[in-house]
Amino acid sequence: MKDNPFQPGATRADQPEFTRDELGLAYRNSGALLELLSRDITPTGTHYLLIHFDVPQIAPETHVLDLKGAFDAPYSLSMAEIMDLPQITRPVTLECAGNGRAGMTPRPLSMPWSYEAVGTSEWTGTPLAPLIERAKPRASVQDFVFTGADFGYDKGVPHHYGRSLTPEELADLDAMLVWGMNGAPLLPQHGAPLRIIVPGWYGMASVKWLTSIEAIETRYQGFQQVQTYRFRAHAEDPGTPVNRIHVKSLMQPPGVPDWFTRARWLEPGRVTLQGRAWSGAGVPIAKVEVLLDGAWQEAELTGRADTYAWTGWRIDWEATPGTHELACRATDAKGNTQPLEPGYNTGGFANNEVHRVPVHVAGA
Ligand SMILES: Nc1nc2c(c(=O)[nH]1)N[C@H]1C(S)=C(S)[C@@H](COP(=O)(O)O)O[C@H]1N2
Ligand SMILES: [Mo]
Repeated sequence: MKDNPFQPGATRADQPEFTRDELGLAYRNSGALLELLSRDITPTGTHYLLIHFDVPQIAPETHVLDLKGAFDAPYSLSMAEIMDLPQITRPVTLECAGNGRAGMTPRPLSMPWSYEAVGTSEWTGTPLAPLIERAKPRASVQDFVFTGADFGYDKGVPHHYGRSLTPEELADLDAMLVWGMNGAPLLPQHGAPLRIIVPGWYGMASVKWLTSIEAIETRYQGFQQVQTYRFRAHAEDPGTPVNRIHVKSLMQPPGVPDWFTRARWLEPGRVTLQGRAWSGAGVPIAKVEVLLDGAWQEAELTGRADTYAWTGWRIDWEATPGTHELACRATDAKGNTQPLEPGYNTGGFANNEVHRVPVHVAGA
């Protein structure tokens, strides 16, 4: 590394200013380290976090899951009973619906994610649908409500974090009741002792610190169901619900970083670029293209661990001296592809614009 493009005290031009409240949320809700995209499974300590209120501290010895409401055979389970249920382990890619929010203009004020609110874990638990069947839901049931132990305020509205799935959604999705992550018990910040995982949907559906499953004969009107996670063009727009993950890809940034700006530095010559790509609802990735010297080139797909896990990709590049902007763009088997520019909605959801990575190659 002879020449050095990184001047002491350099900052990037045209940066948005973030409020202290956004910065405070960013301290709590950390994101993935993009260099670890080389791994199929995200190391637990680097899996992103999204915690709306405070982490509730729940003693597993006394924790009980209640199945209540419009069931003919409601019942409760202790953690010991839950962990005796038929056990499955599945790698599932989880992404926060707010991932990419900071790229929208104007920037919606909330957790200011750039690219890093995504990760893949091996989740251990039991299929959710048979547990709910066992409680015999009445034919009139319209929603199953999953409620967390965490409680707080959002926009002046006090509530427990809660989300629902309709009977049709439950039948359609491979939702799991989960107590383990990457071979260990769930950590407090990831929902200990019990959460659900709704594969293929954005993370908001995967309720942590689960205390009850209630069958109701109306549609659920919980704050996190009807107020927050909707695609709205403007404040008065009733909008449409956010559910399935949109197709997306990320690149493991090549070379070495400048500490402060994270800009990349590498030697000229052949470099293998790699990353991950995923889409929602189990739809596989059909192709990943990488922008190299102004042209989109198709990368090699290196496979995925399971239906709901991301796919690896890789491509070689002859890096020539100078400054370049690399980018990656995935297309799924249904023909959905990533936009070159961000869209906009008031909540800042599902920004799946292409990942751009500026690099400096030595010798210019
Ligand atoms: N009870 C509860 N469940 C929750 C949340 C929460 O704040 N409370 N956050 C949701 C959101 S928005 C996301 S993206 C995922 C994040 O899961 P993780 O922190 O384990 O990555 O949890 C979801 N489940
Ligand atoms: Mo989220």
